[in-house]
Amino acid sequence: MTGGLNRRALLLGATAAVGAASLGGCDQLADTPWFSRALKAGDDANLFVQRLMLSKTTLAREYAEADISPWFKPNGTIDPVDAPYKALAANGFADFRLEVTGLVETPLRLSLDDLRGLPARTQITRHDCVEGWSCIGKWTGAPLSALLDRAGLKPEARYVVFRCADTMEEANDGSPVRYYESVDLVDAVHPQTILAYEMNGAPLSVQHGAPLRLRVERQLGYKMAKYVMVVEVVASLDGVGGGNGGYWEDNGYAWYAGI
Ligand SMILES: Nc1nc2c(c(=O)[nH]1)N[C@H]1C(S)=C(S)[C@@H](COP(=O)(O)O)O[C@H]1N2
Ligand SMILES: [Mo]
Repeated sequence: MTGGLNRRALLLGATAAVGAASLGGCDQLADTPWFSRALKAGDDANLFVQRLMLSKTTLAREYAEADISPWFKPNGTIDPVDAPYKALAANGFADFRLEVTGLVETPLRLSLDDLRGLPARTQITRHDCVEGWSCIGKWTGAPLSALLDRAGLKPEARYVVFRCADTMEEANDGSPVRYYESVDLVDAVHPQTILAYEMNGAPLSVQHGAPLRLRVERQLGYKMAKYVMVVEVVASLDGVGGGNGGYWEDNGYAWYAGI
């Protein structure tokens, strides 16, 4: 691989404006037109540079047990108030079923035992939040590619959308807007893209996204959807939320949050 410095310099060039503008944190939004244009320009440049320089399967750095952060900052939703989620949690997620749906040949409904029965992957990686903090954690889960293989993608499939249990805000009609995220198929089938049910060797806690959360290790923290209930395969992101592919993306963040 090219030297880290060179790559970093390129990425910094492409994303300096975005980085500076987003240091304020996940909940600080700038929705002025110039800002979202700058974000989108940075987004495209970042995606372009990364896809140019990294092969489809380049791995994010993995760390040693000794590097695991003694405390991993919980962020965003840490205790969903949603009644359906609370009911699942009260029962230790025994009734949880992950739905795999959309442009698949065979829709799936998988319990946690089903998920644990799939070949598992464990990885120790660094989580970088757009707010400017990082933590290293160990994640175990089912590779998303294994689920997609089982379900079978239809030819029109282009993106994988994650629908979560936690409400972020109310829509104008009073209905809940729950967290959502998406990745393209390159990231969906990447070996480090997993639906994690364990963190640091223990079942995932509620604050970190129990019972199941996404790890997509080459991108920033807000891509790592917690409380994932539905995996939906789509042809386009147009019909997803406001059309930008994620809750924070619809509030001005870049869809491709490469690091
Ligand atoms: N469902 C859901 N997923 C989410 C969020 C959220 O609020 N709701 N916050 C995101 C952000 S901004 C970050 S940094 C990480 C935080 O994960 P952690 O709580 O395990 O640190 O989750 C991401 N995934
Ligand atoms: Mo974040």
